[in-house]
Amino acid sequence: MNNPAVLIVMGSDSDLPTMEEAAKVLDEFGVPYEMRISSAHRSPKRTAQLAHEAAGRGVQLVIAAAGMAAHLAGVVAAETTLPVIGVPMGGGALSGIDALYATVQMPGGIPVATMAVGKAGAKNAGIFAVQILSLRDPELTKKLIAYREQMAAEVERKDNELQK
Ligand code: RP5
Repeated sequence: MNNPAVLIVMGSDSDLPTMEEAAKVLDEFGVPYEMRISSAHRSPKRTAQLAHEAAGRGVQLVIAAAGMAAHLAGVVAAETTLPVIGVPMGGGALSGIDALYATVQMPGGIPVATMAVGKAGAKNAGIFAVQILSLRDPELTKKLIAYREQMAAEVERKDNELQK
C-alpha cells in the first residue's frame, strides 16, 4: 500500500484472523490501510523503525494488536506521536486478561486507546479509526451516520423476526 492512512500492526500472524475484523471495517469505509506483522519482543528494532517512520509515510493513526505480554501498542506509542489504538488479543492461558492489562496500563505521558479483547475490539478499532479520520472528512461522518442507522435497523429487523 502506497499511501495508507492507517497502519495495522500485529505481533504475530496468529493475530491475523482477529485483526481482519478491523480491516473489514476500513474496507467498508474506503479507508486505505496497511497490515504488518512486527513483534515488540521478537523483532524490536523493526517494530521501532516501523512506528518511527509511520508519520513520514502519511499514516495518520496506528492500530496495534498483540496477545500475552502485549507490549506492542505501548512500544509503538513510544516511537510516534500519532494516536495509537491498542487491541488486546484473546486466547492463551489467561484468555486475554494479560494482554488487556499490558495494553491498557500505560504510564502517564504515552497513551494507548485500548479496545475490548478480541474480535469486538478489532472491529471497534476500525470504527474508532474512522471516527478519528472523520474529524477532517465530512464524507466519513456521513458514512458513520449511515452505519449507525443500518445497525439500528438491523436490531429492529431481528426483533420483528422474533415477534412473528
Ligand atoms: C504475541 O504473542 C502475539 O501478538 C500473539 O498474540 C501471541 C502469540 O504469538 P504466536 O506464538 O502465536 O506467534 O506476541
